[in-house]
Amino acid sequence: STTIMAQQKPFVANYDESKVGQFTLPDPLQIGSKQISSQADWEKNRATWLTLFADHMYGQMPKKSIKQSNTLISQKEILGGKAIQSIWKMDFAGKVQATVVVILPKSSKKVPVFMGLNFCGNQTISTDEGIPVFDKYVVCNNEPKFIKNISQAASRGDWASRWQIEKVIDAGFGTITAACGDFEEDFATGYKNGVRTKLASELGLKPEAWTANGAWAWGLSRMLDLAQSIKEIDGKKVILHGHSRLGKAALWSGANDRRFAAIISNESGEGGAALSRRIYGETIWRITNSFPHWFIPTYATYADRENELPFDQHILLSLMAPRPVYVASAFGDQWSDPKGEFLSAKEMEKVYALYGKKGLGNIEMPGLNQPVGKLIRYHIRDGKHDINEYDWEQYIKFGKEEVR
Ligand code: GTR
Repeated sequence: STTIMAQQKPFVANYDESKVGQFTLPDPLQIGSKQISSQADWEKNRATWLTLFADHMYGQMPKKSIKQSNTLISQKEILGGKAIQSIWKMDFAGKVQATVVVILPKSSKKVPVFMGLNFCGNQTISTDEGIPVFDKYVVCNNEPKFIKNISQAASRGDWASRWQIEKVIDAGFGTITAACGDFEEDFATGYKNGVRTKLASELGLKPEAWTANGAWAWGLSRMLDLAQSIKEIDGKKVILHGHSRLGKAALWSGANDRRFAAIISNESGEGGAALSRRIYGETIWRITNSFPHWFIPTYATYADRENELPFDQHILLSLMAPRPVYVASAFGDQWSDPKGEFLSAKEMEKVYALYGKKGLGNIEMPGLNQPVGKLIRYHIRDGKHDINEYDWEQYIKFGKEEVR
């Protein structure tokens, strides 16, 4: 659009600590004129923070519930009989459908699960031919696996490394995923074909009142509804995770929906776990110009005046309290500001202390591949922007220790 064109200027990311700038972070315990000093106080007032995030950044979340029906489409044994893979179709008011893959280890007890959205279709998580190839727009475009942003059968298993299904199953966890594009396709006008538009009257929200992040966060909550209806799953042990842009959505979802047992942010960066006040790597200016549909227009007005934001991302993380949270960075992903993610995680402890829980304390930014913390954990691994086997090994350990 012309407004965005008029704003174009060359963007040079800062990677120099001495140029990050000075800032004071808002205190999560200072809500308006009220100083929060107890758990009960925080519980009573935390919604004020959610409202600020909605009004200045991620947009509103629907307050109305909708008619959702879940249909089991197919079911089979996989991994040599170790697990059962089910394909579910969720239908919303007969107007929107989303396909969900549910893979559970065979077990006599209800199992805990990891849940997250995928970027380029369910078929990318494994080569199993029982998973339908996604047919909407995806951000992947490398031929012949994806042609003009549409998934081809050749993309089966393309991102299996990001899901580590067998490792997860062997550890006794299930895994649940859906393509983010079933809720909103990831481009500026993708909302026209997604839940924001198609369910506007049912959800009582105009499409412009919320965002792609909101649509994905809402989708995750509906997937949680499905998970809680499946008797083999322990619905109180659903661990939410997300990588990068889908990590931003996972954080927004976890802050709004307290039924998620734990939240994992994998390199969610700017607009996710990283502090916006730190001018390092991606900035508000850059992200709101590249991805206008992820945030409401108000957020773009904070570009170059980050200090005026009524919150910063450590408060989004604090809204997860008292649940376990894992924030992970990668050294090769300076764009998402690993240090800004660490500092943000470190600031959570004030709110956790109200619940008698510990945060990162006096732990300093660790070296590579040295996870720190317990209920609140952090690591920075070597390697590029990705979610890989190392990350999953840590998340499984975290899930076993803090959730199961
Ligand atoms: C980048 C974007 C990041 C992150 C990333 C991703 O282009 O600048 O904020 O979301 O995409 O999702 O991989």
